[in-house]
Amino acid sequence: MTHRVDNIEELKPIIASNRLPIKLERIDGNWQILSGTGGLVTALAPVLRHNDGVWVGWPGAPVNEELERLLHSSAADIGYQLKIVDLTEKDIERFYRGFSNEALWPLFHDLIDHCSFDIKHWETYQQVNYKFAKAIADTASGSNLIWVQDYHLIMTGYFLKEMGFTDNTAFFLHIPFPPQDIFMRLPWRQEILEAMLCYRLIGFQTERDRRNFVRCVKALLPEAQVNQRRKYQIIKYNNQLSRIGAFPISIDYKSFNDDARSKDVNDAAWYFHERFPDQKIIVGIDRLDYTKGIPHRLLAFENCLERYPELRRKITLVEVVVPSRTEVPEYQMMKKQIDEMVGRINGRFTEGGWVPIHYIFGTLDRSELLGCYKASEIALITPLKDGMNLVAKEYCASHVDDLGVLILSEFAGAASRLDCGAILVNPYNVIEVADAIFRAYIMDQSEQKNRMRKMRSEIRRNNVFRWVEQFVATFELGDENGYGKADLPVSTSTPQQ
Ligand code: GDG
Repeated sequence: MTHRVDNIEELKPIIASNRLPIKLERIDGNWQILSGTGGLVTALAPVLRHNDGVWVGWPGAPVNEELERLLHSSAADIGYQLKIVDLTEKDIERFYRGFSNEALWPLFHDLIDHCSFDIKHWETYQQVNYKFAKAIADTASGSNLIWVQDYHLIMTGYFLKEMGFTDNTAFFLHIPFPPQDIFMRLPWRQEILEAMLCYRLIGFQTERDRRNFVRCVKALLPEAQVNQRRKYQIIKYNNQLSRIGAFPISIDYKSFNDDARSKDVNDAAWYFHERFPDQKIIVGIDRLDYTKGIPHRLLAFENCLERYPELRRKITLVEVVVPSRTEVPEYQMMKKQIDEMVGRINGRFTEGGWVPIHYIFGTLDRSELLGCYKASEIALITPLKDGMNLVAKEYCASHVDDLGVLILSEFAGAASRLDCGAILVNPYNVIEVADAIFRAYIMDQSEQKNRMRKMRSEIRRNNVFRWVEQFVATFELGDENGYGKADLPVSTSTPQQ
């Protein structure tokens, strides 16, 4: 079913996320604003630009007058307003590094061994979420669509509800929602679930995540009433109705498809091919993170070279690792582990000028990124778990010749839609991934085209703009679907103007 949302302008969206969609850099002592990278920015920036919206978030540096002025004046260039939430060092340590990234991030990716639960972090998480709610309330009226993003800001819904915003709040979780037996470990599991149910619409990446959430609600909040509709559920809890749906996020397909034909991208792709003559290039691109399964992937590549010696000198793995959270000791150790593995595998197999792994620890500019996608005959995307994984979709969108093979982890949200053409693998199974590399290497062009066309057509149809349309259309569904203002409890306080 195609949803058309003609009045998203009237909803004047307010997006809130932990980080504003910008990158700040000090150049010659002055702040410069650069546009940010990452899945969230890639997905939402075009939406606000087209709909005159406001983005609320932390700018990534201590706020002072100079920065405030610069952010204010950059609105025209960026195409929408930025509203700053100022965070202290303690906030960043306990809310961001602590609760968000040492408790929720690993827990929600099922990696319980990486979790650390600390009451001080939890307290600061709530205080910072209150700050966000306050900043939103200062900007919003009852008619804005307040759309809160991701795991850093789950409690913001709870505080917004306390401030009187009951029927215009929505939440989207970009990371997975874990199964019940994993979620149950969280000391503040009840509070987190109750806060999520303060939002009128709660969006997950996949049906799997939505099912996990509903099971947790049933187990931990037995008084919640869960009603099944055709495509979503409605939960009534604590005098509030919430609609729960799966909305797989996507990319701006057209921009990748168009840019992939540009001269800059073709030059960049040519450059990659020139560096690895007579090779099939396998690309892996990830942020430095233990969820991305980079060591497992390197072992699988090694296993492939070991068991399929005919591929030696014929394939090169271009592994791009984008620096992330580099101040955290666990991430520094991960980087060291990857460096050592690359060194060991290259030491073991390098021969006659051929080096099996070309390792880039850094960020590519957009033309290089698309050039790298385009030049690569195979993409090896094997996270241990991932909310969606936009790189998988970008790789396909950049393959304008319909060639290329996507090897994709079955635990990436992207697998729920790209199973039509990808080779799905269990990233923990080194031998299965190694076999998939071999299968991709020998795959003939007609099979590649058949698979790639299906994936490209899926991404073209279900692009990021449709994602927004579907999310907003579901937010707006009226009484005929058993949910509407008439069903909602009357708010006792007036939203702040
Ligand atoms: C979260 C969830 C979910 C990467 N390297 C370079 C570069 N990138 C860009 C890619 C892509 C983005 O970063 C990464 O997107 P992901 O989806 O892989 O992941 P997260 O940032 O972890 O985001 C994730 C996402 O939210 C959206 O909901 O899919 O599961 O964890 O867009 O292009 N961009 C440039 N150079 C690089 O080297 N320019």
